[in-house]
Amino acid sequence: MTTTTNRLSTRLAAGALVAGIALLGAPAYAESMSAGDPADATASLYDIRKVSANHQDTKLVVEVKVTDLLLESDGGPASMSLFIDTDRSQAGPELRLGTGLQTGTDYQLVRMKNWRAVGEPLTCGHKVKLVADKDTVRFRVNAGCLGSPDELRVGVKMVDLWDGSHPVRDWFKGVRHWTRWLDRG
Ligand SMILES: [Ca+2]
Ligand SMILES: [Ca+2]
Repeated sequence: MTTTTNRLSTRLAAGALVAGIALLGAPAYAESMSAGDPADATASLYDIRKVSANHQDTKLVVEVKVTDLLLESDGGPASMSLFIDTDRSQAGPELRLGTGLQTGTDYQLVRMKNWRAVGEPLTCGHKVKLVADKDTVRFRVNAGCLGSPDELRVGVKMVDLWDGSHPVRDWFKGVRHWTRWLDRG
């Protein structure tokens, strides 16, 4: 009897192991990209150096690395905008998640049409986190805000008004440049 029980346990354990392996082997439900950007806005510490985007089933996560994410500034404000294109048939982005780059500044998700914000700020799930020790700005937008598109692409722009008379602008890879389309997976 003991032997049978043991065999059963062994078979159950083996079954669980196989199930675990199958789970690990499942395709990741996300498509990612990551690309560098030149040090072409050296007048600003917030010069965009790298953009990584991950389009998951439940959310979009974008990380933007800058030269030096200084959270305190004795000059004018700096800001960053993440543009999200979810619809090929409509020109320009459908959403913009904008944020200040200093501690205590706010962020806001708005709908866009023809590169202009329309309507009130959205209250669906989204977040911006300033990760100073990694010089990284982390954007998250939940699928509910995106409308669960099969594919999307993103663009990033930084504006630094430290010296108000000489604003510094840096677009990832160039003005209104987009990443490639990223499938939801
Ligand atoms: Ca740059
Ligand atoms: Ca569009």
